Order: sequence, then C-alpha cells, then structure tokens
Amino acid sequence: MLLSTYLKQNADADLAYLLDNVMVACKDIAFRLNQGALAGILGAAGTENVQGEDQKALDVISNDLLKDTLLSSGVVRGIASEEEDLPVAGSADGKFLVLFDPLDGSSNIDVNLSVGTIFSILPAADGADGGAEATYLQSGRNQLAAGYVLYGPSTLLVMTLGKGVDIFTLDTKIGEFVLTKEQVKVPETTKEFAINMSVQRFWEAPMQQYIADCIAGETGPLGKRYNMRWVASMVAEVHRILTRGGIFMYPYDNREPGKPGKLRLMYEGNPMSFLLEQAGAMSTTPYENIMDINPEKIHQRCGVVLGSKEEVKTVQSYYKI
Ligand code: P6P
Repeated sequence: MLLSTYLKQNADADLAYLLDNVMVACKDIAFRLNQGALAGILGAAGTENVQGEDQKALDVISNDLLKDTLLSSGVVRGIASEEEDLPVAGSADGKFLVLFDPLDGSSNIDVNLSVGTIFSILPAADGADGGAEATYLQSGRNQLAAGYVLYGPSTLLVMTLGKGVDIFTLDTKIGEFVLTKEQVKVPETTKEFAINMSVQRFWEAPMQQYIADCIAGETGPLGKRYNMRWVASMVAEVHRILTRGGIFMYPYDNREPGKPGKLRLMYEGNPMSFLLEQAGAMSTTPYENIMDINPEKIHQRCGVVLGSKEEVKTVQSYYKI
C-alpha cells in the first residue's frame, strides 16, 4: 500500500496533506544524503545552533527544506526546530504545529553512518501565534502524529497517528513510501543496552550501578549476559529497539549541571516516546514518563531511558521509583 493510500484511509485530509509535505522534504533530504560528496554538501556549515553545537552543512540544508516546504503548505501555523533559535510562524489559520530535528545524529554524516529526521505534530489552538514559544509548550500527550525517517541502507518512515506504529520503505523506483510492516510491537524483555559509556563517571549512582550489573552478566544480580550498542544517532537506536527490543539511555549527567541531559524534549523525547508507547514499550526520564512532562522551554532537555518495558522498569527500580 502506498503511503498516500494509507493516509487517505487513516488520517483526516489536512493531516494527510501535512504528512505528505513532510515526506516531500524528507525524500529530498534522502536524495542529498545519497549524493554526499558528489553534491559537495558534506562537512561543517561554519555556524553554531542554539544548542551551541557546530552545524553540518546538511543540518542547515535539511532544516531549510523542511521549514520552506511546511510553511508554504497552508496548513501549518508554525514550526519549531532544533536548528532554529525561535519558532517560525506560518499560516495564521494553519491547524498544525510541526516540531522537528531535521537531521538527528548529523555527526555521523561525514563517516557515512545512519542519520534521521524526527517530527512531532501538535494541534494549533484557535488564535495562537505560530511564532510564539508558548504556543508549542504542550505535553507530549497532545501529539496528533509523530515519527522519524531513518536514512540508512534503506530509507524508512516509522510513524504513529495514535493507532499503533507502522513502517514504510522508500521505493526509489517510484519515489514513494510503501507500507512494509504494520502494528510494530517491542519485545517486553531484552539483553541489549545502548549508552555512551565514556560519560559513566558523570552519571547518577543508580545508573552507574545498573550498568555495572549489566556488565556483570549472568553471574551478577541481573542474571543474564548483555550486549551493548552505541550508534550516536537516536533514530538508529530507537529503530533497533522497535525492531528487536533493547534499552536506550541518555540519562542526566553532571558534566554541565545547567544542562540536565543531552536530548531535547519537544522534538526528540516526545515524538520517540509517542512511537514507543504506541508499540507497547516505555519512555521515561527515568523519574517520569517523558510525555507527561509539562514543557517550559522549546529547547528544554530531558533525561531519556526508553525501550523494552520490563528493562525500563528494572532501571527505575535502581532509582527506587
Ligand atoms: P554522544 C545526536 O547528536 C544525538 O542528539 C542523538 O541522536 C544521539 O543519541 C546522541 O546525541 C549521541 O550523543 O554524546 O554519544 O555524541
């Protein structure tokens, strides 16, 4: 089934039109990524984003593609992006707010590893200003749709409209996404954890203990031998978990006390949490469910402990939650 047919059957006309516009931009991003060095677009942009991170040329290109496509669609009140200091207003009568990380994991681009686009769709309240931060400060429970496009060996769209999680594969022969897996469910248990071990000394004690017990393996208190993965691209990690289970953690750490965690709530935590909960998994900080957070800032960060339900509960037990 083509994505356009799926949307016609499962979404109202305006939401279907919006998501089709998101995919137009993502297909262009996929093409440019595939061109890589041939298009002369690898390397740094020579600028920094609001997060204080060096931008890759493709960060800026991807951001502009999504921003231009969405703001000209007529159904978008405004957008918020990891690469934009402030929200950008669109159509005064637009029904939707679109929040996105245009190219998550972009440090992987120059070494030809997987990256992705993450998107979250919120309702625009009547009369709300699409250029005002307050318009976007809604709980993740308000999301109408969320998903990511993973630019890997194949280009995949993984999306939820609130009725489960479905996966589409980009058929480059026809330039369309085709439904290839329906109603994804995450295994409730796992033996695979993903965390950046180089940060270990900065974690809170419960996280240090949990990881030590994972490494202790079958002779330790968790009684099983774990494997470890770290791709430095949240989209790739979440996709692996949606596909075969696992737990991904980017917990609070005290490297920079003013920055509790690295990942951003509104366009990383919330959309990924919507997907995972729809697929029968959990997504926490680990102190609370990420989608229960009432946001205060558009670029606010949160700790992330997400994945197979029983493993997330095990981590929470170390925090005595
Ligand atoms: P580190 C990518 O920059 C990102 O935001 C996530 O996609 C990824 O999981 C994490 O940061 C990687 O962080 O500290 O390993 O570079």
